Amino acid sequence: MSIAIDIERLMARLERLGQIGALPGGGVKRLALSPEDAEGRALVMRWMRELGLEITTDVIGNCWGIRAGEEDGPPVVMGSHIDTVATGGLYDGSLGVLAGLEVIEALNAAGARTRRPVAVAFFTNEEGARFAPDMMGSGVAQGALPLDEMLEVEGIDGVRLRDALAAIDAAGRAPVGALKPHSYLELHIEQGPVLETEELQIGVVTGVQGISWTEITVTGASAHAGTTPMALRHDAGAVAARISVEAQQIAADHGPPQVATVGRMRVSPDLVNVVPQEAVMTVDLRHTDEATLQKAETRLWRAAQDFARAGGCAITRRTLARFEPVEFDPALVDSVEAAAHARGLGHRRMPSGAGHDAQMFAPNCPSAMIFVPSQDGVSHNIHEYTAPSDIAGGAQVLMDVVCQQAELQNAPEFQTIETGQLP
Ligand code: HGY
Ligand code: MN
Ligand code: MN
Repeated sequence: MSIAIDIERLMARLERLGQIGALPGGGVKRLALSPEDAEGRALVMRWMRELGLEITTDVIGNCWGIRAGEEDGPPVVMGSHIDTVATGGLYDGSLGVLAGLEVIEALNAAGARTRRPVAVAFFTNEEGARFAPDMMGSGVAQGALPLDEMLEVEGIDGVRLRDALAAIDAAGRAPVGALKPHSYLELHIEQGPVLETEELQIGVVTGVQGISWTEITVTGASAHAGTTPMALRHDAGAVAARISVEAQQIAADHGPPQVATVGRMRVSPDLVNVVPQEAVMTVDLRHTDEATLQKAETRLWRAAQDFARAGGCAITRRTLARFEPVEFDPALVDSVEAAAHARGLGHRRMPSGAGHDAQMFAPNCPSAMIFVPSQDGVSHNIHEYTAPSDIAGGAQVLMDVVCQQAELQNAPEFQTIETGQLP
């Protein structure tokens, strides 16, 4: 037996949080540690207080609320993020945090007692869009990223992370490592096309693919676009363009799941009649296999150096993020699969193409994720959408696995929902 989640209550919270940073044409922009992020944090913390949770914030602004269990000890943690990219949607990250609040509210409403504490958390700067790398807050909290180095990271707007934290007063007193879960569960939208294509409701996530983010700077020489013969140019823009084409070629040659993205490319002086003297670009490479990801990185950098040499330009690179593939806890993954099956939800095992906070917990405690479908496989796009019926299924599976992990103690007052039924 388990407890029914209330999908209307969850959808109302998603809509309410989605009003913060809402974009005129739809979608959401709540970049990490922006004023919009601050407003979102304040709202979620208010909801945590209203649920009677014991709230803690750590030195990089990660925040979690704990519902007491019959016994003290490490909590079963449900987490994700509330920062978004600039073309964000209502669900990426927010769903995992607000579904965690819903699970706790449903436990409260049913007068449920669990042996272990249960917690809901949001982590600072999961997206890495303003401050690289991504999964920064959870990475620091779990010992994968050094706090001091992360505090000095300069954002794409020239602001240091430590100053952005201070600007919205987001840092707390709890030290790195203060959150030690018994287990970690994250509900998240798939952000890809697989579940919808196969008409399934639940992704039983087996792990996260490797991530490689590099910033490349090409330095040439500005020159007159009309008078300078092609052979005499040091065109940084042309070299960057060739690197971008090579990234696409690597993805084509390796085939799926290899992906390659040049998300940022800036040339200067960025004028119509001046040969670019500098080009700064980012390359995002990902693969489920570490050796193949390394091959892609090596091939890209070798080609980039060749293009720069041929173009009479200098070239440097800087790693923005580098995470090897991660496998989730087999037993917890089995529990997610069993819960989806028990609910009669179509499900399949699959790796995650996107990075998630869960991957930072995986080395330290049993961790797993639950995916729900993304309409048209779209995310990091203002048209991101997941149907309420799919959200309900995912949140109920989250509830069921949390009840199992936290060891529900009592039955009578339950708003019970038999397995095989859906909220
Ligand atoms: O880039 C990612 O995979 C995530 O959205 N941070
Ligand atoms: Mn996310
Ligand atoms: Mn994202």
